[in-house]
Amino acid sequence: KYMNLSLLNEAAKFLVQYGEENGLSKDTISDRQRCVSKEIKSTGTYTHTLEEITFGAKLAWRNSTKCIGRLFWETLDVFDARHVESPDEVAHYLHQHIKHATNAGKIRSTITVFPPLKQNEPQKVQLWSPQLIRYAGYTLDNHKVIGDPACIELTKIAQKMGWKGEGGPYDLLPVIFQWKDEVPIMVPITKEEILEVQIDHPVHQNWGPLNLKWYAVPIISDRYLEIGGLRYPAPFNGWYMETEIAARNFVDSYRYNRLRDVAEHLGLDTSSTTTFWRDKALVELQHAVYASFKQAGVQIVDHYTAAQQFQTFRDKEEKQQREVKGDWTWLIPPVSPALTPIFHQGIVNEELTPNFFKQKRSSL
Ligand code: HEM
Ligand code: NRG
Repeated sequence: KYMNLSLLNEAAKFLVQYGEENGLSKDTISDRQRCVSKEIKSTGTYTHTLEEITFGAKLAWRNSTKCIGRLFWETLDVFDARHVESPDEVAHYLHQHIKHATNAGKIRSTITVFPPLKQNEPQKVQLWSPQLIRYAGYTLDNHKVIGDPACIELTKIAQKMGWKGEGGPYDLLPVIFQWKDEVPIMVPITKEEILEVQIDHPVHQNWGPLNLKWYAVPIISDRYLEIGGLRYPAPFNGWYMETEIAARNFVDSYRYNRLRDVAEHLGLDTSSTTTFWRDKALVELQHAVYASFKQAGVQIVDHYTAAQQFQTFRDKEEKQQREVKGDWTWLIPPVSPALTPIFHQGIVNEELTPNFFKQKRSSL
């Protein structure tokens, strides 16, 4: 009964926010609240309208404290997959999400909403993959890793389920998800449906031998979308900021760890950190990733423009009397943070709902 009380509370709070921000009358709001209360009291849960989940998903984005891309929170395409009744239907929606979001490089911010969790019922859809598109990571006998070390565990699970990768650095992993309490299922992701960008440098060309490439669309799939006390598994995507790929995925020592290779390719003196070879190589890598995406016609934002857009978002929200919450440690870009205004400003770190929350199973 305690759970129901908090659900009633959360539902009521959301319906008020939904109503007020969408200009509904007090009467319309309280009618809807009464209707939802009745449904919760008789069934233990309630059903959002399509308008409510659409707006709720946008609010979840607007409230994402770690996201620098929130200026565009009102532009989010929502696929309603709450009615799926089989693993095949789930697979269909995953492929559709990839296709719609990719849009030949003109990336569309998209979210697909799967059935909500219900008390005393097995969860219909549980995505194990942290993103819909991921590269495999293989541990060799000499403890070296081929591919993405962040995906070693997911790769092992796929292999146990019978998946065989080619053993290369950019093998596309299948999406792994669980339907109800059945054994996990793999959805193969094919090269044909994935847009990728080969990285070259616009000035110091011939980066071919470095063999750097990345996929176009980051589709986060290990979060719940929480709206009005209900939790939906809901993969979502926007587009990349260049630092995510060029300062972290390629560079972190526990990821592809390629900074020294880049520096050597550029002919930098790597004999001492005080030649600043790492900083120099890092900047060229930002330039290469950004320019390669642009050249390929794939949407990407640089960290200066993104920081500027975030300022515009803050200004717009302030005009609406809403204080923007944020996690400073995530909002500052990992390259030249102090060259962006975000670095020099305080921001209150507080989680509002609707929002995206980590799943219990988040170790992948
Ligand atoms: C995090 C940029 C769209 C929700 C981030 C991060 C960046 C970013 C740079 C930090 C990631 C990291 O350091 O690993 C952008 C850009 C977008 C965009 C450029 C372009 C439209 C979206 C959308 C949503 C969203 C559409 C949800 C509807 C989030 C969330 C996080 C995040 C929840 C935190 C992720 C985590 O905890 O790992 N975003 N984002 N973003 N973004 Fe966005
Ligand atoms: N850093 C991760 C992706 C995290 C989310 N970033 C976004 N989200 N841009 C990576 O794969 O590098 N988004 O929804 O656009």
